[in-house]
Amino acid sequence: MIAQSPFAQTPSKTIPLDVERLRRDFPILQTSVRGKPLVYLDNAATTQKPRVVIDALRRYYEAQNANIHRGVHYLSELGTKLYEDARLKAQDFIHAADWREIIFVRGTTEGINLVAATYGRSKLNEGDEVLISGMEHHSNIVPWQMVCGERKATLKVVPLNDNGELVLEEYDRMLSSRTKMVALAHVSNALGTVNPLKRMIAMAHAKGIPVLVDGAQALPHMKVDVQDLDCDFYAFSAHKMYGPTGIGVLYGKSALLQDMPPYQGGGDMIKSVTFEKTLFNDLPYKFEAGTPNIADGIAFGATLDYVQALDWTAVMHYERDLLDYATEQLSGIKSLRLIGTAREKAGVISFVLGTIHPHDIGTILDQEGIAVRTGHHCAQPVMIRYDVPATVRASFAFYNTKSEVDALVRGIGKVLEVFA
Ligand code: 7TS
Repeated sequence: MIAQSPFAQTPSKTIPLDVERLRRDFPILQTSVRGKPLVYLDNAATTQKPRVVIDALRRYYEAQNANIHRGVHYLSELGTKLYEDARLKAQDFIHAADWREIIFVRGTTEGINLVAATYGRSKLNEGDEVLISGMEHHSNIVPWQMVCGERKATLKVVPLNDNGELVLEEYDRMLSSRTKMVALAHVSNALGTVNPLKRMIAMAHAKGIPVLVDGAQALPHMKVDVQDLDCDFYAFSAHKMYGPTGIGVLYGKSALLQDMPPYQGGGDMIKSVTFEKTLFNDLPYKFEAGTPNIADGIAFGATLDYVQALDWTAVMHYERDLLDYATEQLSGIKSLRLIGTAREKAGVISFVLGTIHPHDIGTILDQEGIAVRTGHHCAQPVMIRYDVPATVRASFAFYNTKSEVDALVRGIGKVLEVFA
């Protein structure tokens, strides 16, 4: 089977990314930790924020704060406009067909829980199946496990090969008349694998099965077009794509969203309420109960302006080159084993170093000002699949550089000295 590359469309020549200029947009990248210049390689956990985003947050609380959607006064109308503009920018960024298909949520986790709790709970029956993959983050496992338990449905898992790629022949075989939902990561946070989603979505649709995509680790690294993918749901978090915490998007095709019961009840999600009966609001507000995360939503609007202005062809080329460089450098270290060697990867290198515990490696790297993540990365089944208790994970953003990779390699050299 042909794995499609997210880079397939990109021409080989592009204007190089001016990384030094871009780095100056991020105040924290100019700081030091433990007396060393910060080398931030924990971008899969959360990215750093450009000044325009920090400024938008500050401006909101200093000059724009009011509750939205219900006031007739100046500040409420201004906040409503800024918040709703952010929704239009998100629609534009992922190329959704309709603004009403953009549901604001807390992040990827809440987006997936929303679909599991509404679509899942109303559609799943005894004997039905939900198909996920062996590389999912816990947030694309547990919500399905919960609803399957409640509805007596079965959770099925597409296996991984030794490189960290999904076995598509198995996937094809597992799609059956019992499958009521497929839920897949676009990019794995623990392995870096980019899944051939367009093809996998077409395979599910050929059998009439809807597909939810966990896009948390994709949007920081590539331009995503939900109409081109033809996914039914796509969830992502602003904080992993240079935006604030506490806000994200659930995209859903409007026909599906219309048909789903609400998630939470409360203000804003209603048209009218009596003690006998409540009429629910139209999309997207039917799924947005209560005072929303106004400040972060507005700052997300500033984030989307920032990322929309990037040259994404250049970003993707730069990041691929950086990942190739890091892979090459780390592969040169004896006793280092890469976990996740898929042909198509983005943003993430996971590894183990002999029998040295990843937490010890992380602690020594921290002394050098290098931030990496160690542990199971909320993907414990991935650790079990590759028979490791944990990994060290370096995860990249477009503002990282080859000299930071060199610092990481030197840091690993220190680790090896300590444990020699
Ligand atoms: N899905 C994937 C693939 C993720 O990597 C994460 C967070 C989530 C979902 C959940 O996103 P949230 O914004 O709702 O928390 N991943 C990580 C990580 O790799 N390290 O810290 C958080």
